[in-house]
Amino acid sequence: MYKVVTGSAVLDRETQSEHRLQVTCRDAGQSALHSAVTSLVVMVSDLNDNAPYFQSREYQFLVAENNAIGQSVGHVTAEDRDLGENARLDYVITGGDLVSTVNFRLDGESGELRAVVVLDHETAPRDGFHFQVRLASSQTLHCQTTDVALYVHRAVCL
Ligand SMILES: [Ca+2]
Ligand SMILES: [Ca+2]
Repeated sequence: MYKVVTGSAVLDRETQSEHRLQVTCRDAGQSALHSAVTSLVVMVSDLNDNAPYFQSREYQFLVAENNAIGQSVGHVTAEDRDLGENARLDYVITGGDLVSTVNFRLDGESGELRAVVVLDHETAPRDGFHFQVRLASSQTLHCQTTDVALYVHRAVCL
């Protein structure tokens, strides 16, 4: 029996997820005889070796007042170069003042941000609603946080 071993290279699924090899078997006799070539594929399985990261250090959203309750007002997104569970992301709102965090709900899977109240330009904070969104997952190597600012502008009357 023979086995395939790696050389000095470190296999990285994110760089190359499979390696195709051709193998020829040859005897040690004079005028060596060899078999037909066969091929084998080495599949590289995934380790959780990449931390997720937000695509932006901070997000700013501009929303028109008099929105519908439940209306989408923004979307935070992050990436993780790993695969499957190792790349599954959860988003949670952390930090921020109470008035900001109670006005919005974040979809933990998609990062979609929705207003849960009707926003009003005149009563919204002049410098916007502010809070943080954190990436959270049991598979997360370390948690990253991004800042979110949301400004309410006056509805345009036609
Ligand atoms: Ca990962
Ligand atoms: Ca990986």
